[in-house]
Amino acid sequence: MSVATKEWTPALTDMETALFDLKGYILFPAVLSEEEMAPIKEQCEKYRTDKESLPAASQCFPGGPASALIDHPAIMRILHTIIDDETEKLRLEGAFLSYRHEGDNHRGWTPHAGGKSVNPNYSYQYHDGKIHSGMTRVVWELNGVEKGKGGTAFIPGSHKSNFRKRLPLFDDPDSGVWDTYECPPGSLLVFSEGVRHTSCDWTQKDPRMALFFAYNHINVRHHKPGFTDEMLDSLSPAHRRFFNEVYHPQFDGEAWKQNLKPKNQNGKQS
Ligand SMILES: O=C(O)CCC(=O)C(=O)O
Repeated sequence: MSVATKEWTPALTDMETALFDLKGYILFPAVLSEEEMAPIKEQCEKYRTDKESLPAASQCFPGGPASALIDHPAIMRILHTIIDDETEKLRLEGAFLSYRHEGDNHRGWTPHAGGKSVNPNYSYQYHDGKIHSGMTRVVWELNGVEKGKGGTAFIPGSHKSNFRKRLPLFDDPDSGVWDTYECPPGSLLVFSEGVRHTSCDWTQKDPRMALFFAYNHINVRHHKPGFTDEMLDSLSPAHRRFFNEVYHPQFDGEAWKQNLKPKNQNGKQS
């Protein structure tokens, strides 16, 4: 089931919240217009075919045109509902382009995660009327995806499964518990890293062009920092605040109070 809307409320609606909690993932079709996507798709094509021709900031995602996605209103309302309602407590800790042609079985069927976990990175908790999700994958599908032809597959609800160690019993793609999606270009897929999921062989004629962003709570980090200074320095202050170190920027003292740039993920103060 997907949710069709373009009127972005500041937080997820009750129904969207319940749906994400139930399944561990949610799809919003056709969020981006062709106009919004055009420069980002051009960046992705060049990144793949002639990366060096791009400005330094665009050679590292989510820099360049893709930076418009960092705090897109369609994603902020989700992050505020499931990670933290304060933007300063959100971090974008990883980003990559998944570009796959028909027949690409690069990672193929590799189910991972799932089940209740106390590891803060994969944690998915509900407490006092609120979701507290750890690492959260945001996938911008820039091309359309046909059902069962390579989009990410999930075991719905497995982020809350009590039988973590028994989930692999369902790993056969024909076990009957796997679900996937179809969507038009510009769709937004969001999932808790805690839900059991897998990449799939890409069997669709059109290539997959998807930008994967990993968001997390400011207090934890799963990925090794991999962003370039050129990319980080190119961002607007509003985008730059998603790349703070693993502490709350209030500990930057005067810099925080004066709204100066705190240290970036590479430890550089600019
Ligand atoms: O490639 C995909 O569709 C899924 C990628 C994945 O498994 C992940 O982001 O953890």
